[in-house]
Amino acid sequence: MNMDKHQIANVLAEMAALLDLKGENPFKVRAYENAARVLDGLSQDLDHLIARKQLTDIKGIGANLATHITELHAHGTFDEYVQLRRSIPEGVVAMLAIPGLGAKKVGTLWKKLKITTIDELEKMCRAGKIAKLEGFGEKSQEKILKGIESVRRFSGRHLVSEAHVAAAALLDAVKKCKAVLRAEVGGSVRRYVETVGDIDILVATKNPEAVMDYFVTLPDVTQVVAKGATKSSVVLSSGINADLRAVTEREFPFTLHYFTGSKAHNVAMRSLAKQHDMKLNEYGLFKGKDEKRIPCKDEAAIFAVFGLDFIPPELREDMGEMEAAAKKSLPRLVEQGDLKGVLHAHTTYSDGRASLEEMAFAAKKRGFAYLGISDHSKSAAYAGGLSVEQIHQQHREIDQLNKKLTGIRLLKGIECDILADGSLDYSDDILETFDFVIASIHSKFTMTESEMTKRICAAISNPHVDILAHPTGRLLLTRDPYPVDMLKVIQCAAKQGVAIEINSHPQRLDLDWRWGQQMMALGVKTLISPDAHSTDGLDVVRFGIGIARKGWFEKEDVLNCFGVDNLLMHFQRHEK
Ligand code: DGT
Ligand code: CA
Ligand code: CA
Ligand code: ZN
Repeated sequence: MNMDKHQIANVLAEMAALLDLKGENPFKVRAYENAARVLDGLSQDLDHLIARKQLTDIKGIGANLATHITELHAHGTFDEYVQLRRSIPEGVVAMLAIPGLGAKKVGTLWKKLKITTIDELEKMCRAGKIAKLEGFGEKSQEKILKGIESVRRFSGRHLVSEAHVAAAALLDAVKKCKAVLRAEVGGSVRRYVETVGDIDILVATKNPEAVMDYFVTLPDVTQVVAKGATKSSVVLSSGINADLRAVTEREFPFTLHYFTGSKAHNVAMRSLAKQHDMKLNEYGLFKGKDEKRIPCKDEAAIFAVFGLDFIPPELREDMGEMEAAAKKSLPRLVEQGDLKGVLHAHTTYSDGRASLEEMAFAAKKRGFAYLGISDHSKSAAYAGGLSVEQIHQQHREIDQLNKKLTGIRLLKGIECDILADGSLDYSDDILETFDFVIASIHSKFTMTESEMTKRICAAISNPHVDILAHPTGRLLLTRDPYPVDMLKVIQCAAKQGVAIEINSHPQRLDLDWRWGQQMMALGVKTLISPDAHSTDGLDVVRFGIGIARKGWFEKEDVLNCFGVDNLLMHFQRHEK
């Protein structure tokens, strides 16, 4: 199996954690950590570097690591990794996923208390035995219990970004089966929900048996959970489950609609059918007492029977889409091609991995006309936040680059920390020097809902703040949002003319799309931001697009669909 640089980086990072867990030489641990980071942010083409044996030219990659990377690239594994994995029980490795429990502590639990599963760890916590262990204590024991609970709650779900890649590859493979006439992805993946339970594939065929035989023997399948005449379930190498259902061509549009869901949307559709004296299910649409079949060649035809416009899958959540489709007032959802530029990108000035110039080129290459730079502010010491002097220096460099570069314009911004009391990290005379100011929270997450809401509203009431970033601070499947009254924040943003970003990082996808309609009703704009920390980091906007569409956003509501002049005018007007 061929691995790309991010997959390789993941293995190297895991390697670092496993070595750390075993108590190996810290320099070796750090070397793997470093290499993982370097690969993640690599701007050169990895295939080329490997083909030309130039990996060791990269700072932080020695001969040994170069060999490992080359092997991972070609075979998806390497000896030392396999041996290391073998030397540690599965359950101990699984403990690494518990938030707040680092590799060293997992190592201690394993060696000192012989704990080899999460269940055992939970028992020991409940018996108060972890608190007594040196270096742990009551607080740490409580944190571990909370962590275990969250691992359990999140297990079995996957990020939509990962599910999308897996589903697209699976669909391609399924379509290659000769017996397959039509195939589509349905379920939460098609609806672009931020986390996904499993992948649903729907197939039209005359020969379901042949499709089932083909499906369960695909190379990416690691386990067959069930194989039936028209339905099978498997586990893919990514650990994601996939269901496949095979029906006739006549049934296919109904099956696709039904298994796209959501359940709530299906319930609404079925009750609409009832009002028309019809019955709608996964096999068809039937009229009257004698259940006369009403043929539909595709989903649009099904909606049309009820006088509805075609409802894009992202909107099928029973959140007003039926009414809008009946009134012909569905939104024209924003598309990737509508983006004129992006804001919210980090550089080597703070914790980004690429220089201003590299980021500018990368943005231009992706067809953007502008790139808004927003490094961290001075309180974000962990992320190399900028001193006032560094801000001046960056602004001079941006001015020079803008004179030199064609086809791309850099904008001067900052991601300014919101301090605990709701004040900002720089004085107003500094904030004034930026084209735009992003405010966000990176510290002091444990506050009550009303304190947190007050803190955010205070910050965005500063007239220099143009954008609120990742408004809930959540990390999908790892960290819950901090408690905050989003409705109040949106109302405050409306009053102040502040936009709320959709952070496109696959683990954030924060704004929650469920607030989209509310925001537009109050006239609050959004932005689809990459929060890029490397050149590749710009590509995640495609996930943000999915979420924006799910939130009903049209291009008029998305600030980075504006041309640069309109955008700057918008920010200037807002400041006044
Ligand atoms: P997931 O997999 O948990 O991320 O979410 P979905 O939406 O993909 O759910 P899944 O895979 O269980 O089922 C796919 C779709 O099939 C679901 O969105 C709606 C439809 N469906 C499944 N079970 C039912 C049901 O009991 N009633 C109705 N009305 N629809 C159902
Ligand atoms: Ca599903
Ligand atoms: Ca399913
Ligand atoms: Zn950021």
